[in-house]
Amino acid sequence: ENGQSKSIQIIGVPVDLGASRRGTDGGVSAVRIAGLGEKLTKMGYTVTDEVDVAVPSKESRPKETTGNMRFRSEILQVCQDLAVVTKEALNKGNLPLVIGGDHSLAIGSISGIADYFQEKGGELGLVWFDAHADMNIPGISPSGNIHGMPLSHLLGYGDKEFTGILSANPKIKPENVVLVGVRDIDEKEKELIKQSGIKVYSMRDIDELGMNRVSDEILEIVTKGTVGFHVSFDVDGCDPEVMPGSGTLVPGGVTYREAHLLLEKCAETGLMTSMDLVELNPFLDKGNISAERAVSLVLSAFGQSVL
Ligand code: B3U
Ligand code: MN
Ligand code: MN
Repeated sequence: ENGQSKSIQIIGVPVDLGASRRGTDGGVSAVRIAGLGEKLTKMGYTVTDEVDVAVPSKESRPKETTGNMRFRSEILQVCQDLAVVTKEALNKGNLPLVIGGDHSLAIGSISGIADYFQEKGGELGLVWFDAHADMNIPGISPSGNIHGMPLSHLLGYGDKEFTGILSANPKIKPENVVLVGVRDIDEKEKELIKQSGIKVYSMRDIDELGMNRVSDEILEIVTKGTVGFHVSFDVDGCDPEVMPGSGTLVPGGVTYREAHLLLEKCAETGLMTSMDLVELNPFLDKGNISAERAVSLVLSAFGQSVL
């Protein structure tokens, strides 16, 4: 048992415009088919009416194969809409559980959540679980893919319309953020990470310290001086053997057991305000195994334990 809201709103955001590969839009269905809502209900949660944010398909839009920020206007609209939806969920006493979709959506989901708490004078902590740092900005990003840019924008770097969703100020302070599972960072991204001062737990740190200690340190950071924390869970933080169904696999990732432990410990704090589950691509999956495992991980974040 923990102090989290007992009412959850599942929010589907079928976006793949932020990635090179098609298919993360299908992640929303894959997770629903794996039984997310029913399983949370069985755990005793109230799952309120699910909502989806509308996203245009790539084929319905003019081609954008190059550029600093591919599909900028479409993704900006999605993020602006999503921010309103996550903020509204909190206003109604529901815990937002956002299912993607590629990681570009986190600019929207977290802007809405952070803005809700900022209006009350509170700061939001953030656990960013990912193989990548997602700290690119337009001009330094080698791909122009917005799913490689959400964390930087939440910290206030980059495109002013994305950093300015709902309010002009940065949504997250660097001292309240932790990146974990990282093992693939671009050269210029490294400089921005150092400049920002955010705490990073790489795979080496997990190997040396163990996930138990890393989890404790992470939770200490994201709960200190905050109202609670959001978990932005990119499935590619896990090892490709665990999560084959994702578009930018990087070997040497977090094991299934380590990921469960981190999320169980998140649940134990009772301070998780909200969560994103992103980057599932069912068209690259083996059956629906990645979505099934991802649902099991989400249940851990919501307090499921063996006994
Ligand atoms: N850092 C690279 C690769 C990448 C980031 N996020 C994902 N891939 N999934 C980029 O394109 O920004
Ligand atoms: Mn990511
Ligand atoms: Mn990633």
